Amino acid sequence: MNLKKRILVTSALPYANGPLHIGHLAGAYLSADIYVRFQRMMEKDVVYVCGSDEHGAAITIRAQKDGISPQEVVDKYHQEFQEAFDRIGISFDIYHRTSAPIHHQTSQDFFRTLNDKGEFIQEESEQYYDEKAEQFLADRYIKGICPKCGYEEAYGDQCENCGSSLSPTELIDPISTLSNEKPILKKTSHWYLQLDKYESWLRAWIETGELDGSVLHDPTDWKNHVVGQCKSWLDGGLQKRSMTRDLDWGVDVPQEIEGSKGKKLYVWMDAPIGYISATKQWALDNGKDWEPYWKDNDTALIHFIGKDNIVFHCLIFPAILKAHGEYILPINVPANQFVNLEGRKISTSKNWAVWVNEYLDDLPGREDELRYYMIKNMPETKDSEFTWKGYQEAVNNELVNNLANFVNRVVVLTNKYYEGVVPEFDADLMIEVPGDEMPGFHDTEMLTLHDMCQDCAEYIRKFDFRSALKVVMEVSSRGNQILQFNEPWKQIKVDEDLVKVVMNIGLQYVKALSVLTYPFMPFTSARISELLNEDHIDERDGFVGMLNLLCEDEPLIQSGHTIGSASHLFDRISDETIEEQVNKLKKSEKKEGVKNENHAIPVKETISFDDFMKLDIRTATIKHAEKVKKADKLLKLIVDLGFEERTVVSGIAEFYDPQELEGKEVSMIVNLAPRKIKGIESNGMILMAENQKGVLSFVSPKEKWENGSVIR
Ligand code: B3M
Ligand code: ZN
Repeated sequence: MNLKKRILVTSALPYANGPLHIGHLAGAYLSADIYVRFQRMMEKDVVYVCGSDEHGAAITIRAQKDGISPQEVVDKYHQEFQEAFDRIGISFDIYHRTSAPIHHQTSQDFFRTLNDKGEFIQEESEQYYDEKAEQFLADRYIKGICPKCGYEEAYGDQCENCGSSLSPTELIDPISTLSNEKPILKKTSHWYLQLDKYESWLRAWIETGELDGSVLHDPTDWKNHVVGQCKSWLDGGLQKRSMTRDLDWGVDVPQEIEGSKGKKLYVWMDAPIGYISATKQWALDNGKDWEPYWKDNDTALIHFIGKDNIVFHCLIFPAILKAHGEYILPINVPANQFVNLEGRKISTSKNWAVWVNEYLDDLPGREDELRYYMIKNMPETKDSEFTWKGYQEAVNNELVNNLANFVNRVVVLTNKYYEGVVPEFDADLMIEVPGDEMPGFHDTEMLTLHDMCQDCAEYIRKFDFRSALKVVMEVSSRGNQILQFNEPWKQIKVDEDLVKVVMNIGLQYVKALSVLTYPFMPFTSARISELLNEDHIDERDGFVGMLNLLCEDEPLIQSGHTIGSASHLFDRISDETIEEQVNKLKKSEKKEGVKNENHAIPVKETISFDDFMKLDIRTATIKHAEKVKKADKLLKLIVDLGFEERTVVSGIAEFYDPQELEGKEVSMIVNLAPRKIKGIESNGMILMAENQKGVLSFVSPKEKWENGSVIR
């Protein structure tokens, strides 16, 4: 358990190169938001910082694609992020940006300090340079064939097909995406952080939590997959890593340092320092001192991130902080894995995403429905899945049928029986309670509620937000069960005193839910408070206050208080709404081929005339076509070559119906080795032209050409 005096929470700074989507939310923002909202209600001194990451190739590539300047890109998306985070209720204490002057100064100061301390080595190396564009190429600007899997569109830093991390010089047939030319290797000099030098203390710190003789954290508190990823990097041996780049967008290497001209800080050097500059700006805005948050051992620093950022937050940034000398290290990095959407990876470039701003435009007032479903499915230890159907079920079966139903029943009945006044009750009367053969008293039931609240708190402290949310829903279920077991609607005619006990407990439960929902569903928390005609729960001590009252057997809501009138907390989601969203997703998806939008596909390597002569290409006519079972894209074709008939399996089912193909004249490679596809032997290949959008069309001879004619 974290007993530190203050807590500094960070969420990964999102690249300001596209709007906020549900993958972002699930990765680094909802989890942190739950945590800070809870800690604030526990009266902790907690500060939550974030901001836009406005440097790096992610930004300049976007600018190039959209034909606008990098500054215009970051201005646009920074504002969009701010708006989306605000609308969905992520409660940053500051949302900053790395283009701010205070950030440039802070990261330059860091660089200077490390340089003065001799933590860098300056080295010359050969790097890819685009002669036409007259610039060195960032890893992301180089494409080529992946040496591991043969994928043709691998980037200089990573192959998105097989997931391998690469370096640009490993790519086969590299191409500059700026000019589509082959880049040359050219000498350049950079500053390298000697990660190998830090390997042994990093390993000890990751594995045991120990650093310089003191234990800073308990490694069993860290998630397995986080520790696992760090260990596998450490086992692979850390290598020096360049902390500068030849770019014209980013933070300048401090001018007074020799050789700094034209050099910028590596984006992964400056971005995490963005957490520090954001804290500085927050302190300036609020008349506080930023330093204890970063330099005092009594601060718990916690980084919330997605799994692709683990190595930067657990190895590289800690190395930078320690090399500087004055800074604390994180006590935990509770990284999440990824959330997929309808069975596929979320992708900004393919427009396969649910965008937060669009969601809120389409489904206004449903902030918490999204938060609930995302938290319920948070990819805490493994990848998870967002489906619109799953979203609908969670809303209708859980939020409407359980939570909204319970709260509504209590509010309606209180208004009906007591004109909205919380009833006094006889503490010696017993009522039926779930999970126990014996009836219970009001005060024993309050203890049960106390324990459930404690459980919820404990799960949040352990970053197990799914379990914590489950407890919240169990509180609501139990409240519902108490009503069900004691049937106040029947008892009101038989035993009015018993009904008072039941309804009072119901109201205590509803009040508890206004507090418990606050970290997860803040909009709902506020609505419950309104239904109870109570102030919104206190951000600073709501949870502590509740636990104290429950411990001392004091009511959470006082007898004699008049509540508000009933209205529904959640409405059902209709099938049509879900269909609309699914259709929207499918329609707006960009097909793979569009990736090359403005670029010609590079010409393949030169072949000899003899190579060409080896191909036997003929004209032919399709006689018959049918779908291949269990294969959406394939058609089985019987093709007439004049001298013989062949069976060919072709991947064109998306573009042609079998009926329209009979009689179609085509060209075909006839001497290709036979291949078995879905159990059918395919003897040849029909030639197709594929355009930039990935649409296929036949390469056909003039109509009524003799079958079997040679094409050359
Ligand atoms: N912008 C990468 C990302 O958005 C990067 C995170 C920076 S955290 C300091 O995944
Ligand atoms: Zn690959």
